[in-house]
Amino acid sequence: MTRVVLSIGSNLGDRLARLQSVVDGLGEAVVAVSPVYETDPWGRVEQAPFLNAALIAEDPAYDGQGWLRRAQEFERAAGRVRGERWGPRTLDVDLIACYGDTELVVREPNLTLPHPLAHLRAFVMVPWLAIEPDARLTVAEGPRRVAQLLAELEPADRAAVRPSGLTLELKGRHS
Ligand code: PH2
Ligand code: MG
Ligand code: MG
Repeated sequence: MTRVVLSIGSNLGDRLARLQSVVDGLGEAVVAVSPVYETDPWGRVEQAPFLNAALIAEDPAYDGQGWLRRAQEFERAAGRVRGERWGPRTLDVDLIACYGDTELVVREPNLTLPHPLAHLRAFVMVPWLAIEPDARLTVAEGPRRVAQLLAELEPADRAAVRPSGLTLELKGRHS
């Protein structure tokens, strides 16, 4: 069984529908879905605001590379065109952390786990904490609480992530 934390984002077109396409595509594998946040662009500021959310999914059939392929399929299906780094995108699906019996550490040319920038990005940590308040992330110094990593960001970085009032739907689930 592997469990993955995904960060999903969109700032082009029907942003909410793009995020929903990932939840729908993962179907029964989805364990938790965060609220949707409106976020100021991080890294390259002269672009439209994003919608961001976090998901936790489980599937015994996938390792890190398997989840990455799945993520890229969702991006392709959303018409994602690979442009500039950190530029506008219809859909971005990033692997943040992946767990088998323990947290997977991956250093491969196309995949680094845990995500090397997650601890700097409020748009990743705020949604993740909403579904896993006790989340931990391994950074250079070792495992840290995500809540603590978030608290160490500049207040302006945290203020760039705001509840949108929008939600993603887990269709066909009994609650
Ligand atoms: N994704 C990026 C770069 N900047 N900023 C926000 N707010 N949300 C994102 O998802 C995002 C970003 C690169 O993937
Ligand atoms: Mg990204
Ligand atoms: Mg990406």
